[in-house]
Amino acid sequence: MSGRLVIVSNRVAPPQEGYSAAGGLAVGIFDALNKAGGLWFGWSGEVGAEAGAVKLDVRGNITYATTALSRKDYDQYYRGFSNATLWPAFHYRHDLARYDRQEYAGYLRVNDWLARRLIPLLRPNDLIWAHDYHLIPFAAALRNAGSPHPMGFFLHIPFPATEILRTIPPHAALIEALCQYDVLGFQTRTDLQAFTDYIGRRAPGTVNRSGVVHAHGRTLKAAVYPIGVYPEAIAEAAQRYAKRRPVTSLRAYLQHRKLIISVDRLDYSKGLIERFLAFERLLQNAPELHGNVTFVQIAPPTRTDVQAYQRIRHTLEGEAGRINGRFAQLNWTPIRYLNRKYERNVLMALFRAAHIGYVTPLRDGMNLVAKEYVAAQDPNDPGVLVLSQFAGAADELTDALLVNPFDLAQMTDALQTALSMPLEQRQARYRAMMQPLHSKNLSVWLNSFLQDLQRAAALRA
Ligand code: GDG
Repeated sequence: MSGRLVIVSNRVAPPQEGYSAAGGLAVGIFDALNKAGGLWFGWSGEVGAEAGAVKLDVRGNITYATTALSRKDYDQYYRGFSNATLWPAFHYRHDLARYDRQEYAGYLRVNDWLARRLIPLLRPNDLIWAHDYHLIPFAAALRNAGSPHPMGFFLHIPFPATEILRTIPPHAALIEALCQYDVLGFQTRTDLQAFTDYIGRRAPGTVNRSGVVHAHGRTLKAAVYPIGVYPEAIAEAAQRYAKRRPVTSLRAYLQHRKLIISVDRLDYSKGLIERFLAFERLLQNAPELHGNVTFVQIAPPTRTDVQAYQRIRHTLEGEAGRINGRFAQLNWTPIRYLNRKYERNVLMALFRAAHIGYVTPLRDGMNLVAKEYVAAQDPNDPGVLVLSQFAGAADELTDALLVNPFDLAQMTDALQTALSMPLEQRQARYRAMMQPLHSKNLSVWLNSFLQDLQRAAALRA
């Protein structure tokens, strides 16, 4: 790659956490930076007094440049506009979104502030790649601060339909700022289509068939780059960790029982309540399953200081308790609900041990868990993926049992079908799903985005 890669993301994965603890995205970014050499810039995760100084940490080929946020910046930029306005609205939950002018001002201010901190670290040939909804105005901020660099942006979450986007009061300014990037990446064609509609109807501007956008006096490229995983590494980790402690003790408990597994950040977009209720219906409809199936939901809490997250946690605790109280036996707990994190490789081994991957978000940019679940399976005896049609991953994993998470009866039917699916059908579905996992793996995502960013750089030169 010509030019150094500079990744900008809200959170920088701390180098000491190492490769194996990181989530799929962090692993991918780490790989790209490690190969080509580069800089990773963003928030350190710390809030408080020392906000302001940029800390540099050089590890091998990667320089980590991080900064703390002041309490006010954290409240307005992160907890406020990013996670209480943009996140819910972009996930079609504008009923949960609030808008506060001061928080929006804080969001813009922090983007400016971060941009000014990055400027002294930049070299003339750098390529800048910003990630996700926290950084929509970051290119505009960098350009105002004098940066002539090519800049790309990847949106990890869905891009909402125009009428939903319009519920965010500064939608026009946000989209104008987005057009300051040179390359815009979306997870699915639906997201790109929503962006195209907005540009055509509201910007005003045009997006042609090759994704060339003319809007706000700028020419840029918008395209679909579905994020992937490294399926071989996942399969290998799933096998290697099968004999480790939490996996073996779960297997010992299961014995003949079938395992349904879900792993999500504890977030209202992930459809956990609907999923619990569909599982309850399964137990209600099929008494022969009592004692014979266990549903493990791993849900590490996130954004615990945002009110909507406190509410969903409370509701889920109530539902898990109620359903278990209704069906449990002395030697069987139907739902094992765990509000904690596990090591990544342990998760992959748990996926392999599970008969069903139960992945039913109400809305999701991609959903890497769906891909990880499939990649972790034993090809000779694979489990079945029950997948929401509203996860970006459903575009590629068409051989999953696709469900509408708002239709509880359909989800219950899918669980029942999955539990009794014959081996040949499971194998055929597994093989079909592995094809896109290989052909659109994480390096394809990285390389195709970076190639387009380099083309944009050549055009700017
Ligand atoms: C955003 C978009 C898009 C989960 N629990 C633990 C753990 N995880 C890992 C999973 C997976 C990752 O975190 C979660 O990725 P998802 O894609 O499922 O969801 P988001 O966090 O919402 O991510 C999403 C993604 O960005 C990438 O573009 O797919 O749509 O919302 O890798 O395995 N990892 C460890 N312990 C846990 O307990 N180590």
